[in-house]
Amino acid sequence: MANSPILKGEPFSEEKTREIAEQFFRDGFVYLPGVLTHDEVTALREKTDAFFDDPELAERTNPHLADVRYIQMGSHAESGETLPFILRNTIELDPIFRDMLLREPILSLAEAIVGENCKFCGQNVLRNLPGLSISTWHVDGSVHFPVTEKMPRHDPRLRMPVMWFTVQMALSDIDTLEEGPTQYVRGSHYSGRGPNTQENPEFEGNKPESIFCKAGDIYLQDPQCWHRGAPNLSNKTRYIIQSQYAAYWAYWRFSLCNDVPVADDDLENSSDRLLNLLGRSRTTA
Ligand SMILES: O=C(O)CCC(=O)C(=O)O
Repeated sequence: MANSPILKGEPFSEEKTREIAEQFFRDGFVYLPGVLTHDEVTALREKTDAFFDDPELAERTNPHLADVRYIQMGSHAESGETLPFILRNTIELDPIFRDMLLREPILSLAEAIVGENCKFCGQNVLRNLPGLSISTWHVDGSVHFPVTEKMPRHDPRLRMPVMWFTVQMALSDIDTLEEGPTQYVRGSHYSGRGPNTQENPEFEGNKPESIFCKAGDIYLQDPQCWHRGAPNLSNKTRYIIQSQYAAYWAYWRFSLCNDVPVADDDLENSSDRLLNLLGRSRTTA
């Protein structure tokens, strides 16, 4: 990291780290102003724009990755025009992105939330050109701990388990609703359900809250807390870098355990069912 534009940074005090983690467990998100410097933000944005401008990268895919593309396209909310939207597999592209994973106080917060020896599980840059956003209310993936119809919610005395989570880092100012802030419904990770409606979802009286922020601010997101990016109705481009960290046990169980190097040749005569079960695709000669 010696010549990196990304600083090493400093962890918060143990007490502050613990308080932030407690707030995260209770609310499902936490906003922390003023973490990245102006120079870091500028370097990350410039690098992001350079990759979005690279015609070779726009075409590149890798079938062995969870996200096979490096540049994911999105549809303009009104015109339907297809536009470049999400830069994926960033850590392969440049050390600046790898350095962001170690940046303090981010890594120590990740350890306070998902546990020591936590593992990388994703990084993207959202570049919301005007008209682009992930504006559907959702939880990431599926509801991990669904309740039955008869249960109103999870018991508030429980701390909902966090297998992985996202650190959202603003690389541009997001000052107004028109600029498409991230929105959360506080406490909704305790609902045991997906968002109750797409029109102003509500959980026990908690309504959508917008994260208005400046470039360099960060916020922590439980993927089970109802959230979305509000539509970008402005003429400004919005930039958010997302780093994702997982609990060590989840990495061990879901990444290491299924990574047994059975040679492709040995699987040549296997059924589609076995290949699918192993997460392997049939290699063509
Ligand atoms: O644009 C945003 O801030 C929301 C991103 C989001 O919903 C997601 O990454 O799951």
